[in-house]
Amino acid sequence: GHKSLVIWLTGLSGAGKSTIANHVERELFNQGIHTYLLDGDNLRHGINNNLEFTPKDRAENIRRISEIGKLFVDAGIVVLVAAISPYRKDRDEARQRFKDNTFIEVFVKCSVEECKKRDPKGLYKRALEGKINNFTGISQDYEEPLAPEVVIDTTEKSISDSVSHLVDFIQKRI
Ligand code: GGZ
Repeated sequence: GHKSLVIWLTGLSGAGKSTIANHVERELFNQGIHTYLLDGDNLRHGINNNLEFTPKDRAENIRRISEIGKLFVDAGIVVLVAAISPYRKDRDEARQRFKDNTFIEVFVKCSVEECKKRDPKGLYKRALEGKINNFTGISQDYEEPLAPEVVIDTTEKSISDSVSHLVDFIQKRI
């Protein structure tokens, strides 16, 4: 058996949260570790499909994701969360739902400039044209974590280096 944890990836759209979380999940699966991935973007098509991107709705999104995460942690699973979660207050409230040392905040760091260049879904372009309101990094704030357990700078590190760094960290904690 292993300890359960929540690995909470926060960062801008396009920073690499979902990509890293998916690779980490595959790696942990190969090692026989039970995981579940809660991806903000996916959950917004189902349980969170009544939420928009106002600060109030983001707070509710984060509240629900963390409560769901708690259920999985109670079931003994390593939970990976990939959600922009731009506000410190919301992340801190999420952290408070978990026992000490079981909430691992991972700042997936990437500048707005770099995310604009990557723009895999063309969302930054649309936000800059004024076609998407409340877009994180353009027309809404992203509050960087002040004391994350892990920082992964995806402008400096390759995906595979980022993934092995995080997998090593998780292995030491479970
Ligand atoms: C930020 C937005 C927005 C706005 C749509 N602001 O990178 P993606 O495209 O694939 O994933 C992003 C997703 C953000 O959902 P989260 O649940 O992670 O956000 S939060 O934690 O802040 O509640 C992005 C897309 O939705 N998207 N409009 N206005 N991202």
